Amino acid sequence: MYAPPVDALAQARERTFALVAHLDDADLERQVDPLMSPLAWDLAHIAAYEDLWLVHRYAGEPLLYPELAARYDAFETPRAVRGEIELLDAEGAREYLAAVRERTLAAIDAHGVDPVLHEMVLRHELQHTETMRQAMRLGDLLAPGEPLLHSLDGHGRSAWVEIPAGAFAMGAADGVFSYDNERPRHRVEVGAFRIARRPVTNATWLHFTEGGGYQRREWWSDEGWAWKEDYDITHCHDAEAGLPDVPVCHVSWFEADAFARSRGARLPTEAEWEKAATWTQRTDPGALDGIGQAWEWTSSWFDGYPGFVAHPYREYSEVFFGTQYRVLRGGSWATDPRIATATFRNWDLPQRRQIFAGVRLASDLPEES
Ligand code: AVJ
Ligand code: FE
Repeated sequence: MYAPPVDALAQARERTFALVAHLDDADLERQVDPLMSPLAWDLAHIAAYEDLWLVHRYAGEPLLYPELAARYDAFETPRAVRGEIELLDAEGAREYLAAVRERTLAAIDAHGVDPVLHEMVLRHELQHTETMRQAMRLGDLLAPGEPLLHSLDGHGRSAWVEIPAGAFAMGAADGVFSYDNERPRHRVEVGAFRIARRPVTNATWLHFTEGGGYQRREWWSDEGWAWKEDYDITHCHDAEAGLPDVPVCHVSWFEADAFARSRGARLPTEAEWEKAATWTQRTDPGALDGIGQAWEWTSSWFDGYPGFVAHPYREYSEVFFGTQYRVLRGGSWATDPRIATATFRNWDLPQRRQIFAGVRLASDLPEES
């Protein structure tokens, strides 16, 4: 079942280069937004990560550029300063990628492929192409044809999908690659609930805005209201600029939460989301429209499942656990299908709007008598 990802590594690399092929080196080297890295940082970081895991740690070779390791380590060099320190220029980053890839292929010739490490490095590159697209959108640098959001057509079907009460197996199955935060698979009891068949569209978001969505205190959490006031958030620019029937994208968790309350609904928990996705995959594939266009905020904090063990990349998940980050599910137009599985967990801070995130509502079902 597991295909060694040598071809997939090559294909991902082609796509990484294709993603930025229309850009000048100057656009790759500047920091378009303090939230994001210069694109050349992402490129060199992809190379540094591959060298660390597939050449140094897996094959036992010294790092290619030990002096660059800290600059391209996400923790030692946070995003905010990546525009200020001396970095490889775009050409240097491309050469770094090529030189590391030669070492990776030599290491594979010598030692074969590790089903966890090689897949992890492949997915790291795929995830960074989404991060790069976030930066590209902020800098108005996306390629023609992107963002690739589609109009929804749910006509003639009920607005809600009812999910019956019952336990389900949450998390990734054994025997397929998964991130540590998706393990271990465990049983979760979920009460009956309903989940919206379609994500919230731009047109519906506009109704919210025009109906006083950003002014009605009662719809907002305390933290959300403070954020909205501090930053003078009065609308969602992308909702107003986009086509009416496409899923809303670039709303924060705070806005998603307020929107849900304005509708007398709520965000799904991530257990509800995963149960709905896996249950409908079996009973009625296609029951949930528009999954994979915009990440869907859930009401859950990002935390470890019972019995969580950090492995093998300790800084991937565990350092973000707690009550700071909210979980998103499903994937966006910019997420590679290899990443966007029904058990994949994404996370971000509740005020963030640069990610490709929208909303799918949930609500309780009346108790059966
Ligand atoms: C899973 C998207 C939250 O960007 O922080 C990339 C992915 N981790 N390099 C992030 C990641 C390390 C991660 N997210
Ligand atoms: Fe990374």
